[in-house]
Amino acid sequence: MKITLKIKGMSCEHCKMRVEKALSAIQGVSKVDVSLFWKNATIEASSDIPDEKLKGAITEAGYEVTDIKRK
Ligand SMILES: [Cu+2]
Repeated sequence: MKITLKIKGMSCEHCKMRVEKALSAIQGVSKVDVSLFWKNATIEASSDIPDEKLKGAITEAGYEVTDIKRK
């Protein structure tokens, strides 16, 4: 499934890399695509990942999730 996260606080390539790393480390995540322009991240996951887990990973990296969409 595809999950799109709106992320607050990313401003440069370094932020992008931190977010990519944090999301890639979550079990079940196979693909991570972070956009600095759109301030979001789209991930491909083998099964659903709870909001808490996604938010936790991003918070730990120093950013904030403001919205999560699944499809
Ligand atoms: Cu940065």
